[in-house]
Amino acid sequence: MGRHGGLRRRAVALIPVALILAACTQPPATVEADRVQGLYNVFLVAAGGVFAVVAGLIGWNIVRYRARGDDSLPVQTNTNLLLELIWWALPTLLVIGLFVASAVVLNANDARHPGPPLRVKVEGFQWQWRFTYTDSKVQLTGIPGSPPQLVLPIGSTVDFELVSDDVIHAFFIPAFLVKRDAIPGVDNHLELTIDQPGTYAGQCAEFCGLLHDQMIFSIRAVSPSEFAAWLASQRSTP
Ligand SMILES: [Cu+2]
Repeated sequence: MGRHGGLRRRAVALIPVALILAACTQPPATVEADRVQGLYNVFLVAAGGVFAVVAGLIGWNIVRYRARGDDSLPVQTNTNLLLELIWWALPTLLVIGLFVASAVVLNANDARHPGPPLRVKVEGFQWQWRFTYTDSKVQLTGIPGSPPQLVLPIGSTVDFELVSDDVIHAFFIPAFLVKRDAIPGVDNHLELTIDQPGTYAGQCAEFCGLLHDQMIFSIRAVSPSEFAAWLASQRSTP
């Protein structure tokens, strides 16, 4: 096999890891998703560090203190104040740090912008979605088998008002790294700023009955001028 064979084997072994990581997250398409992706990366690095330290210490102990033919026990000790302080303090600081980073991202993403430029009412019902552009009254209603496509401008904040006509549904767009419930009687909001043009798949993410799987939709993010033209064309067609 030789040196190159070994390298190649190691590279091939990394392919499943890369595939799993790629499948977990799509490239983030909103300002808010960028923050969430940054948070994921912080957690990944922290988890990688913990894994390296734990696996390293276990491995070192296994090799260093392996049985060497005599049956005598190693030196028995109890209480090492310094070690105990370290393994109490490090995880505590790590958890506090991750908590603070999560709170900062959640607060930033949940902050309501004063006077958002575009409001869209998202109405979940068994079994599709109805989107209403609040200010222009343009309405898109999906039916099972014929999902609606919501057109939105990039670069401006969109305020989604999430409501439900019957049972709990969940508004989920994987590329936006966000999911929020539409609950009967509850006025839920979600604010997003899309920064990448493209078409993004969405779906209901709360099992809501027989045709739950038909509750799909898409979001097409376009430039502000394209959006204005699209909205005007929708307004002129009754
Ligand atoms: Cu649903």
